[in-house]
Amino acid sequence: MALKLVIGNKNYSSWSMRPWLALRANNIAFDEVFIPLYTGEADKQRILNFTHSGKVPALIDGDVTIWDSLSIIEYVAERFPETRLWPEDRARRAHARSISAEMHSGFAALRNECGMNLHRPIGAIPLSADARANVTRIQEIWIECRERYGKLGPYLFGAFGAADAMFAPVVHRFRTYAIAVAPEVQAYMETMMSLPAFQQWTRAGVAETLVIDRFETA
Ligand SMILES: N[C@@H](CCC(=O)N[C@@H](CS)C(=O)NCC(=O)O)C(=O)O
Repeated sequence: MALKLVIGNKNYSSWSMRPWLALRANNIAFDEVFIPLYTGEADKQRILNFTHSGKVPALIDGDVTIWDSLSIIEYVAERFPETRLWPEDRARRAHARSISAEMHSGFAALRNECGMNLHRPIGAIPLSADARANVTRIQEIWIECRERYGKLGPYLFGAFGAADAMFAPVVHRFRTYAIAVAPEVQAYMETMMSLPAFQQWTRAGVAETLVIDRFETA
């Protein structure tokens, strides 16, 4: 039975983008179930029919349901070990998991003030001190990875992996909110933006016409 990934609007749903990218970048076949977000009770019920969390993304693998972006990526890494979503080396794997968890549980100010919105005309907005601190910390994370593992390849740990998937929506945030970044960070963003799976998601998101008013404020 094919895997099923339940996702929200590609234009806005940064949490959906992460596992989608982990699967697609590794050419793992899956059926995509698109449920538009924040349209009302009927669509909310459609999400609840897949996962009692009431949130996307969710992955359905036969009688197994996995919800929450990072758990899905962990499941994909176990189910398809050939993807090498996590580095083989234990210390590097611990590093990759630490920054992925830091992304998953943190950076609230940046996420709130600079919501992913692929339609948005590129332009800067004033950021709070907390959001600016988030930007500084993310750049520090990426630069440290590039310095330590750059010789292994162009992504955070050499080859594309889980940590890149977890940070992918930040690439769009830095781009659309015209956030000034260090040259090494710009180079990493360009690597991500040239990944075919990243481009596919972006093209599909830009082609969407649904607008979610609450995400159109900045
Ligand atoms: N921590 C969760 C966050 C999931 C989440 O907040 N999803 C949002 C869309 S990006 C959602 O489903 N919102 C719909 C709703 O709350 O009705 C994850 O990593 O998957």
